[in-house]
Amino acid sequence: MPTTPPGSQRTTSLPPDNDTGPNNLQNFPGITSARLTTRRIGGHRRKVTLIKGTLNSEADKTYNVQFFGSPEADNPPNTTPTGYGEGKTFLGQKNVTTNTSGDATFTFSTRKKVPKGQVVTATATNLSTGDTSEFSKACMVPGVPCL
Ligand SMILES: [Ca+2]
Ligand SMILES: [Ca+2]
Repeated sequence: MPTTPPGSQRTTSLPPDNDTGPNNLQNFPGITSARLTTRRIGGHRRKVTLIKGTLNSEADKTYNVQFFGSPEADNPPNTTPTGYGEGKTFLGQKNVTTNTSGDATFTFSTRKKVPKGQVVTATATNLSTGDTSEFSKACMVPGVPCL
């Protein structure tokens, strides 16, 4: 079992997501990579931030995954950096649907740039219940792979 800081519910972000508690202990997503690249948008090549990740939660449900950029991961004073969070700048969102095993993968790109050395995080919200997860582990740009 991973060690858990006081007050954290991170060990409850494990499959299957049938645990209950505040927000039904909604699992947070895992970000597997985050990098700057170019994409063809409307006939033009544009620089984008490309984020890939996974979510394990309840089976056959739709989740709204929100993405955030931050200068650094959560680093509260006088404690060990957690490596999770934060969510300083909202980058965008997308809905993902889990399969019968509760798994989903996602790819998200945005023209909002997250500079090299900064981090991206994500949250997941169960659209059926409105339960929102804690912030995911932070993934530094360019981080391939992060998990
Ligand atoms: Ca959970
Ligand atoms: Ca749960």
